[in-house]
Amino acid sequence: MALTKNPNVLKWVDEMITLTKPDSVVWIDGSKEQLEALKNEACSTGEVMELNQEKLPGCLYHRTDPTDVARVEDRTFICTTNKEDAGPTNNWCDPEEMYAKLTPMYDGVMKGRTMYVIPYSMGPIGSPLAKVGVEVTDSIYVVLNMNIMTRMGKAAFDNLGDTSDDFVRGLHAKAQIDPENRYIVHFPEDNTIWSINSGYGGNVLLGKKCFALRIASYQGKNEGWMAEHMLILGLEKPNGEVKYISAAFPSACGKTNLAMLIPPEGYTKKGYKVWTVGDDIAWLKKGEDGRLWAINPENGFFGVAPGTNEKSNLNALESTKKDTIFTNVCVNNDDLTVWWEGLDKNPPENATEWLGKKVNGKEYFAEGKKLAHPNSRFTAPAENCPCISPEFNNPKGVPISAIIFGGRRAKTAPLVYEAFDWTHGTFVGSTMASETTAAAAGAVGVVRRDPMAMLPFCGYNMGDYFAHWLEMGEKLGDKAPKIFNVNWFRTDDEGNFIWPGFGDNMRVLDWIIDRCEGNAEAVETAIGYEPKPEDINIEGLDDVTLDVVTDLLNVDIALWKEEVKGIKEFYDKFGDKLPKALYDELDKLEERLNK
Ligand code: OXD
Ligand code: MN
Repeated sequence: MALTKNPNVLKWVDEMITLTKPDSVVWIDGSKEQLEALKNEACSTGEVMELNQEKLPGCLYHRTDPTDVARVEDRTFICTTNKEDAGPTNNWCDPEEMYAKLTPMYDGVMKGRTMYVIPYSMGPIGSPLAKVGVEVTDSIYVVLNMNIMTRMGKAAFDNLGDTSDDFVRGLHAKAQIDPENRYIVHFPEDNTIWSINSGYGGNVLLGKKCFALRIASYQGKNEGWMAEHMLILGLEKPNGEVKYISAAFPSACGKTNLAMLIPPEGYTKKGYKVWTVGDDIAWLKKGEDGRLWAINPENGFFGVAPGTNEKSNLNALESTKKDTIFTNVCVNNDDLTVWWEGLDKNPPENATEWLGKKVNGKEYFAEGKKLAHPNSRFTAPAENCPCISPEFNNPKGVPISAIIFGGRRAKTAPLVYEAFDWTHGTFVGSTMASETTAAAAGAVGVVRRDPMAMLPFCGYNMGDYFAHWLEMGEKLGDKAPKIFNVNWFRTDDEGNFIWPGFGDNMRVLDWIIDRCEGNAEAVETAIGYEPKPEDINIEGLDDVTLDVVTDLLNVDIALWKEEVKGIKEFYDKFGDKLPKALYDELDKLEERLNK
């Protein structure tokens, strides 16, 4: 039975039924009974498997098709009437042409299947920053994941109301999981997302990257707010005051780890604590007090499992102990628990690897073969996280004091620096880059520009996106957060990381918050303000001396002159769309380097 009277929703769902022709339609109300029944059904068909319910209560296992294990950027489209509105960093197609191409693929695609209609809210129900989406899908796995990742169910429709047309329409069909016909398509002008031939989370949990970043970034530009690929954390000081930071990093830079950081002992003893508000996405808007406020639109974590362990991220690991869905990790057949590379050095002997083959896990591991897919995932409820912020569900969100950008740079970027002002900070974010590691295919050490970590997620022309950043800065004026850049990945001549990272990154956050409060001095360099080496607290660190910090803060002028060339090349891609203010910042940087 339809859960809403909203004629816009009813009309659109009817159209989707007419198109896909499911045998039956189930509206997802979000009730325990309904979810339990769906879980049982998915278990009976083998779509998911129940794990050990004593050790991992409420946890499920799922395996995707081997050709369907990650986001597919080359098959992801932004379809706007004008090609220029999608910009040079997105795949574009004319909306009419794309609808014409995909419609026959969806025609009757749900025959013999059930369509699930999922109402959901991105952001706490009732938050002025939250938005509603409706996803129709033929996958119970999607329903169960959306239940963790969003506020799913009837309450979302109540929030939408009986007349509003402001909801994102998501159509997902597994079809044949055919990689040749896989499409992840956004129609920002229609508030619409069409996804077909995939069952992998990033392509099918349409509330996440598709809505909360690509569509939402477009909405944010038109409505005067921002959707960013950022974690949000609260740093509590011994006096109980909490300051909030949001931070953007490209993939594989430890974003989830930073979001859930456990401070070093010296800090915890004094009463410092880090609270997690979000690990992936932030929606930010100017509040009544003039400051920038942020919510995490998500309700769970869709985290990469490999590399997650007690040392790298105890809080994430703890989050996965109940009511979690594991995808493409390794299963221990003796006790139906899970394992992945980097969890510990003790893989199960009686294992099923991610492709479903029974193997001797110990031998497999010794031979260097992967038991879990490198992009295997856990979908865990945010409320499981031991350090989830008490403000997580606050409809107002949290006020942001600092924005951090970062990347993986072996030599160029120092441990930390502060932008001179918002415009310079926008420049810093727009030039963000990471060097490729051995973990990914292709050459190692190649610089990949990834502005604000939004390259695959910006739903419109990135030149306009930079302009929107500059406008937001004007709107916020002197209440704008300060902007910083960090680099945890400087290496010595042997290629070893110099900075310990993980919990010790707290030492850098400490300086950042001091700067925001006017409690720390800085040195002006060609690239921005830097700490004095003695202002980075290294108490309790064995390998990091004052000299090492001095080294970590060193700005290599020759390397930065090369960097300027790389930035110019990158900027030129955007033609007229690149705001002049950013070219001016580049010129000013060059002048300072030449001084
Ligand atoms: C993610 C990503 O999965 O950024 O969060 O790829
Ligand atoms: Mn992400």
